Amino acid sequence: MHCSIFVAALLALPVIQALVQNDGVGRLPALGWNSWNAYHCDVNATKILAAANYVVNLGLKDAGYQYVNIDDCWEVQSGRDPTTGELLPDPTTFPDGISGVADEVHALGLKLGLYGSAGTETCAGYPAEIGHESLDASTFAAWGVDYWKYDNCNVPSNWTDQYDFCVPDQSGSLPNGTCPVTDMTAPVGYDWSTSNTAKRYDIMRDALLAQNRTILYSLCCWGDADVVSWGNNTANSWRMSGDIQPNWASVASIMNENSFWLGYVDFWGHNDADMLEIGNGDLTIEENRSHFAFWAAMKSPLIIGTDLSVLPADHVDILKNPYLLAFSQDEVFGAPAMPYKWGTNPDWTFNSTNPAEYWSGESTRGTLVLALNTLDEAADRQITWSEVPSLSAVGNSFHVIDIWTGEDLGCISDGITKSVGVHDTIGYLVGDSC
Ligand SMILES: *[C@@H]1O[C@H](CO)[C@@H](O)[C@H](O)[C@H]1NC(C)=O
Ligand SMILES: *[C@@H]1O[C@H](CO)[C@@H](O)[C@H](O)[C@H]1NC(C)=O
Ligand SMILES: *[C@@H]1O[C@H](CO)[C@@H](O)[C@H](O)[C@H]1NC(C)=O
Ligand SMILES: *[C@@H]1O[C@H](CO)[C@@H](O)[C@H](O)[C@H]1NC(C)=O
Ligand SMILES: *[C@@H]1O[C@H](CO)[C@@H](O)[C@H](O)[C@H]1NC(C)=O
Ligand SMILES: *[C@@H]1O[C@H](CO)[C@@H](O)[C@H](O)[C@H]1NC(C)=O
Ligand SMILES: *[C@@H]1O[C@H](CO)[C@H](O)[C@H](O)[C@H]1NC(C)=O
Repeated sequence: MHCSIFVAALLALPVIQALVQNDGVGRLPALGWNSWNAYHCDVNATKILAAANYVVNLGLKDAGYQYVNIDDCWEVQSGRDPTTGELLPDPTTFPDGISGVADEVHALGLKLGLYGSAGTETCAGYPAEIGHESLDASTFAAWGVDYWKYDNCNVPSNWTDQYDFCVPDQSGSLPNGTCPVTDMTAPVGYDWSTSNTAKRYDIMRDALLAQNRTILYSLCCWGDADVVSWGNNTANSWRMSGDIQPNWASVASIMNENSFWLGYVDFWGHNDADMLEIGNGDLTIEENRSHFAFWAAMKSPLIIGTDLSVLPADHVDILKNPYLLAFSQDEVFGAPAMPYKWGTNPDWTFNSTNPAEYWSGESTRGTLVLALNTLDEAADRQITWSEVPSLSAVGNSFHVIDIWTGEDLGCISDGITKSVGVHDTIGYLVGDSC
């Protein structure tokens, strides 16, 4: 078990191949829809194509959403084709196979995503990729797949990592991602890009890159194995936390965790804060709005996860917010917005219920400034230009647009103070000085 670091390093010899694709795929956070949060395992071609049509008809495609992703449970569960060894789409739920769905999705001007796991079975227990990476990648390319989400379930015992890594939002872990010290604790300075987890994901990267088809690589190892430190050499995006749930506690907890890891985000590689829950569970409209604002500001992939046929218009409008989408998709500024002040808690406090409240980030159209109320009662939030890093040296009066209403607020001096509802966010695009 505890083979020496020397041996582990020899086995690794990583070939560094950043996922820079010729046609720009993966340079910006992916925008799309995925079946899981809406349908879980109860998925079929009809639902996927209905979602694709809603992406077009609700104007989401025009707003930039591109991918329509099939999550778990699309396969024949009992096994692979006995002759070819290939994975088999379920003939009942996907009667025209994955390629049939891909053709129809492509005909709408959209792209198709598919799902598997770097283990023996997917999370729902369907055949998965480990040991079959090359064959499966060529199958996906032949089917016309454009996006590959690669989960982390059912890892064989001989692929377990040598050391423990604790994701900070899991019980028992420390805020810096280390576990309480045991004999499974990694030595100081351990290079997690040599871990078995990294190797499992690198094998699939190489298999995807070997195909004559551009396939965006969405790595999903739940923040394990310090993925933020090596993800950019392996994939276009990497999940930095456990699964999101449709409630505010989960949204706030992921935001808090990611707020400490945003230095790993830039063009070509993005921390994935997990799929959007807008439209699901018991989020209030304010919470739906804050969830979207911060996922866009953190430059997470924005993957809608709800039944679009019943999504209320005010939620569709949140998903189409032009200011936030422009920030997410900025061609010139790759870095995300980051906290400049924590607010309720002292700066740099790691706190899952009350994350940083004051954030800013630069973009082509100006500085995006957000202020969140993490409290369970309405409270004033005071944005002061002199505290915002990209504004403080420039001046004290700026041209401001409200990102929720689109209202041009004109020239504003000093800053903005406003009462903010429970878990709501105020947001401004702060432009030229005036
Ligand atoms: C998919 O499920 C829906 C709802 O249950 C059903 O109406 C439709 O016929 C199903 N389509 C396929 C291809 O199984
Ligand atoms: C685990 O076992 C499989 C099958 O024997 C082998 O191909 C793979 O290389 C092993 N993994 C590691 C990390 O040794
Ligand atoms: C993580 O934090 C704990 C307690 O706050 C500390 O004892 C430990 O040294 C830290 N580990 C690293 C790698 O910084
Ligand atoms: C790769 O795909 C392109 C476009 O489909 C095709 O024109 C080209 O011949 C293919 N190249 C190889 C080596 O198969
Ligand atoms: C990720 O890799 C790309 C491509 O090499 C690079 O442009 C980008 O700056 C890297 N991201 C970070 C945070 O270093
Ligand atoms: C998180 O911050 C809130 C507000 O300051 C505080 O009441 C709570 O005790 C903190 N939680 C933890 C676990 O420290
Ligand atoms: C936010 O998301 C979902 C869905 O509609 C919730 O159930 C909640 O109702 C939404 N917020 C609203 C409408 O306030």
